[in-house]
Amino acid sequence: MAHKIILDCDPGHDDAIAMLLAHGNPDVELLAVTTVVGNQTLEKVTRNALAVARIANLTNVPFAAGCAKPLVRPVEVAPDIHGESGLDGPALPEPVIDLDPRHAVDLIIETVMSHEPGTVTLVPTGGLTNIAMAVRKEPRLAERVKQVVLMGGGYHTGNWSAVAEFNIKIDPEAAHIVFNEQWPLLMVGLDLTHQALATPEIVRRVAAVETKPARFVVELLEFFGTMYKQAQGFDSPPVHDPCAVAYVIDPTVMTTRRVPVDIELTGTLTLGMTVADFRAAPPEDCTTSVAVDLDHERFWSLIIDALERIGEVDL
Ligand code: PIR
Ligand code: CA
Repeated sequence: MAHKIILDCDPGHDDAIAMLLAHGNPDVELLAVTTVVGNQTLEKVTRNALAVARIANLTNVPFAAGCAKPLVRPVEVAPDIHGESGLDGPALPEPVIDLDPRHAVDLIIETVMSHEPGTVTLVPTGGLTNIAMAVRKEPRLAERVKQVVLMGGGYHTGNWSAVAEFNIKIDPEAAHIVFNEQWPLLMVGLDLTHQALATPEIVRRVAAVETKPARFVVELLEFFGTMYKQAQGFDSPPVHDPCAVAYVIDPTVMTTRRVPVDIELTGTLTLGMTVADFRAAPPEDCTTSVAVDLDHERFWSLIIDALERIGEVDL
């Protein structure tokens, strides 16, 4: 049976690739795509999500816009990595599908509650504002979802401060809510995603698919690569968000470790840090895990297979 997922995202170059992976993989049933402020304003990331839907011929899935601001903090966006549009690089087509009229928080709640208990996986790849709001509005979500597999955090490194990752740092209060709920949660953090590098060899393999969606991915990776080189000195860019989707498709694509993780809310140097306690065996009631090692070859094969399945698209 296909894995039912809701992708809550802020596209974003790597979010766009996560969408394509979810859409093109035969073992994923994409129930909804929801957007949240993050890499750019809500308006921009929502427009980007709809543009990616057109590029991938992704129809019949509801798209809804969510929160335009974090719970407590002012909006912080990431133009140094994603550009002014949030998806700079490739030309973006005008969207053809309409947004769902519901707020993303309501779409998430209604989608989870209308499916069998334990069947829907939440895959957040942006800040956690929508997810926190959803579980506060409908507390039964915590026992109803199968699991939360999120891209965010890092137990050894940060990218938005020395110790905090962007998706957690932009809305640490939301992250605190999400990490402290009793649902099984896997943190696919920078420790893992910094292994998902789009090397020149990978970019050539994507280009060899020779379709418009593949060309779009190549252009995303080229822009992302240039920005990552400038901003953080990477030779090849880490493609974070599809790692979370890849785990849902095939958990053996990475190793994980069950460990308590909590979110720092008061540190002056450590705000938004995902603090993982590796000292001893996890307590029995520990619901959090972290991703550790990635099988790079199998990860990229999943993405290339998804692009081959999406095939050529009329634009
Ligand atoms: C990536 C992101 C934000 C800032 C930087 N510097 C790099 C976005 C990605 O979309 C991903 O979800 C996460 N946030 C990685 O930190
Ligand atoms: Ca993202």
